[in-house]
Amino acid sequence: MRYKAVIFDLDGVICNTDRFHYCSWQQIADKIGVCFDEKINDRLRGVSRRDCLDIILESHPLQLSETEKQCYLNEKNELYIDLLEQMSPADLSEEVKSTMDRLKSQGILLAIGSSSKNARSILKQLGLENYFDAVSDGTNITHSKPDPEVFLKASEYLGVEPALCLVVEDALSGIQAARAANMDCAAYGNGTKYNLADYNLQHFSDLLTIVL
Ligand code: B16
Ligand code: MG
Repeated sequence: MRYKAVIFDLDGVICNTDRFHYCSWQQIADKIGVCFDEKINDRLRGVSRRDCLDIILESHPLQLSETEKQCYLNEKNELYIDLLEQMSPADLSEEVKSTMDRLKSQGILLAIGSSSKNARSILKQLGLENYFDAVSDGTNITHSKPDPEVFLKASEYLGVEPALCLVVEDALSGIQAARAANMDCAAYGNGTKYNLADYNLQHFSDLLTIVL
C-alpha cells in the first residue's frame, strides 16, 4: 500500500464544527463593528484563533490593544464551546465512521491533525476520544497551518515518515501545510475548489480506493 497512515483534519472533515466557528465569529465581528462574510470565513479555516481575529480585524480602521484582543478571543471561545455542547455521536456521519473503520481494519494508522485547542473535547463529544492512533492539535504546536508543524508532529507521534502519510483537508491553509510537510493531500468539501491537492474527494469513502 502506498500510505501507512492517514492524518485527518478535524473541523470541516471529520465534523461540521465550521458552522459553529462561523456563528461565533459573526457575533464577535458584529460587536467590533467589522464586516464578516463567507469569503472572510473561508480564510479562517485551519488557522489559529489568534490569526482568525487578525484576519477579521484587517478591515478595522483602529488598532485594538492586546487586552481588548484577548477579551474578544476569550468571548469567541466561550460562544464556540457553548455551541459544541450540542454535539453528540449522532453528528458523526455514517460514511466517515465506516470509511475510517475500514482503513483501520486494514492496518492503516489514523491520526488527527487540527489547529484547534478544542480538538480533544470535540472528539469526546463525537465518541472518538480513544479512536485515533495519535492526536496532534492546537495544544502541541507553536505555528498553525499553513505551517507544516501540526502534521509533522502527527507523523512523529505515529512513527510514520511524512512521505507515507496522506492528509485529508478542507482548508487552503491545510493543503498548503500538507505540501510543506512533504505529505500527499486529499482535499475534501470546501477544499476541492482550489484544485491544489493530489486528490479531490467527491465522497469521503473515495479514500478507500486511494489508500487500499
Ligand atoms: P480553536 P481544523 C481549525 O480547526 C478551524 O478550522 C479554524 O477555523 C479554527 O480557528 C482553529 O481550528 C482553531 O480552533 O479556536 O478551537 O482553537 O480545521 O484545523 O481542525
Ligand atoms: Mg478544517
